[in-house]
This record gives sequence, C-alpha cells and structure tokens, in this order.
Amino acid sequence: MAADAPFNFVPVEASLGKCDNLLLQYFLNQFRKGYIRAGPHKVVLPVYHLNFAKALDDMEIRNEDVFVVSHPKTGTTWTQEMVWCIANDLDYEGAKQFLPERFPFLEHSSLFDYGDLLSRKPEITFPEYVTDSVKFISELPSPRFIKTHIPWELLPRQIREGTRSPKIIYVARNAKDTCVSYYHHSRLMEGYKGNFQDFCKLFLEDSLTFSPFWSHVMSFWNRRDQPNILFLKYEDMKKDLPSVIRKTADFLGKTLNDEQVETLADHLSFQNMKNNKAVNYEAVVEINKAHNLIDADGAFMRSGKVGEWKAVMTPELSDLFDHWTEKNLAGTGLAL
Ligand code: PPS
Repeated sequence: MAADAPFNFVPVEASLGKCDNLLLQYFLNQFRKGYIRAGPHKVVLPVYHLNFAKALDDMEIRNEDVFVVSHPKTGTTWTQEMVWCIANDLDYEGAKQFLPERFPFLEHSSLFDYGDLLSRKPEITFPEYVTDSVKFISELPSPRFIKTHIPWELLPRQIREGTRSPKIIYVARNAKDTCVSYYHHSRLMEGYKGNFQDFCKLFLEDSLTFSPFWSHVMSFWNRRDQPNILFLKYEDMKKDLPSVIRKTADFLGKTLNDEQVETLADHLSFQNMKNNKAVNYEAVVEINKAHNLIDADGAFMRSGKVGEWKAVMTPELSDLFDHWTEKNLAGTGLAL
C-alpha cells in the first residue's frame, strides 16, 4: 500500500462495510483484483488506483483545463460530448475522433491491474490514454478536456486547495436510474457476476466503485456557486437539452445562435450518439466479446431514459431508494 499518498488508503477487507463481502464475492476478476477505501468518506476504488494515486494528487492543473466530473452512469459521456463540441466551436469533423482520445478519463490506468491479461492476449494493444492516463493527460496541450469520476475530496491537490481553478462541469442523475445503468455497465464492461438485487444492496450500502453516491453528488452541489463550477442534471438534459446547451455555453464563455443550438441538440440526441462510433464505446464492447473478457450482452448506449427503474425495481426496493434519497437530500435544496 502506497505510504506517501495522503488519503488514508485502507484495503476494503480491513474496513468492511455492510456489503463489502458481496463486492469481494461478485466483483473480483481480471479487471478488478481488489478494492481500497480512501478519504474522509471512504470512497471505494479499485486497488490499481494506488499505482497512480500520488501522481494524480500531485498533477499540475491548468486554469484552462475543463473537467467533466460525475458519479458513473449519470450522463458523463453525453456531457463530455456537449462540452467538447461547445468548447471547440462545433467542430463536428474533429468530434469524429474517439472521445477518450480528445477527452481522456483521468483514472483509467486500469491496465496496471491487467498483468496476466496482457501476456495472455498480446494481440490486444492499448493506447497510453488507457495504460497511463495520468501521464497521457499531463502531456496534452491546452486546453485539456478531462473526464473523472473522482469526488471532490480525491481530486488533484491543486484543485482541492484552490491554487488552480479549472472549469468543472458536474453532472448528476437520480439514484434509481443511475443504479440500473451502473448494473448493466458493470456486467457489460467490468465483469460483475452478481444479480440486480445484490447490486442494489451494494449501491445502497455505498460499496461500489466511486461510492458513496450521496457524498459524491453533495461534494459538488455544495460548491455549485463557485464561479468555476457548473452543476447539471441528466433529467434536465432529457427535458430541455437546448437550455442546458445554452447554460453550458455561457459557462464556457461561448455564444451560440439558435440554429447552432438546434444542430448541437440533434448531434447529442440519444439515437445519434448511439450510432456515433466516436462516443458509443462499441469498439470496447467488441474487444471484450471477441476476447471472451466479459460474459454479458448489451450496448453502452443502452436506453437513455428517465424512469427506466420502474421496469426492474419492486415497490419495496423502490421504497428503500426513496427513503435513502429523502434522508440524504433533506435540507440540501437539491431535488434529484
Ligand atoms: S460512464 O461509463 O460512467 O461514463 O457512463 P455515463 O456516460 O455516465 O452514462 C451512460 C448513460 O448515459 C446514457 N446516455 C444518454 N442518455 C440520453 N441521451 C443521450 N444522448 C445519452 N448518451 C448517453 C447512456 O445510455 C447510459 O444510460 P442508460 O440508462 O444505461 O441507457
């Protein structure tokens, strides 16, 4: 365990939360060799995070950087594409480049954990934004566009301490749809082997990667008035995407006319994003399937709806989520 990292990293086994046994039972595989908890809220992270935690904490941040920050499955990719297109003056030609190359994922260096996979499958090659994402991002020219699922308390030190003020766009989504989407994603992309009921327990008991959910959301909601932070909601994007586009353009210091807003909203529609290879992660799913890395079917761009939880949650489970949500949102002014 890295001694010099500042976050009190502890192995999940040593900090057993109520459901950590389920995490270790159903969610250890070639992508996930173990878990740690970090920071004041005991954020769950894959153990490979330790390999780059110090580099990430020490990272040189630039005021021109633009971050999209989110809990997994809350509309990150959608927001990234919106932000990138606005910031790059609607360069739809440039947007044909694979999203992770132009908007890399900060803590994606999961191949540190792949060891035997790399020797078993030498035919798979991985770009640096996957093998060493922190280094890849450190060497990018400005303005950099950076995706992360890390909550405020674990962001690079210069952001936490306020010595740099990059633009941060945070996107949140209601807990039930987030959980359903996270379940499908975990089966399709991360090798989760349990059922939906157990996944919900893991979600509600703050035992999934990047949990706890509520302290994640609150760490940005409570900072929403900082001039460098914009707080968005998935549900607002579904309801009125043009308004969210305008608000985001304002935040990024860009002006768009009505026609440009309309064209961008069309580019960002679920159907267009589902068909867009630059953002739909179809290639990653194909690699997983071709190499039998994952035993699940589906698509990253799955259904893109609000309220899909109704089809899969029992009334009892839905009540549990509602009470949990009410308890955590009481007095915060946030409706989600
Ligand atoms: S990740 O892996 O954490 O980055 O995933 P993330 O991008 O946050 O979330 C994926 C969900 O967002 C949905 N999505 C969209 N919904 C509506 N419109 C558009 N354009 C859109 N693009 C992505 C995607 O379908 C996932 O949600 P679910 O509910 O699983 O369909």
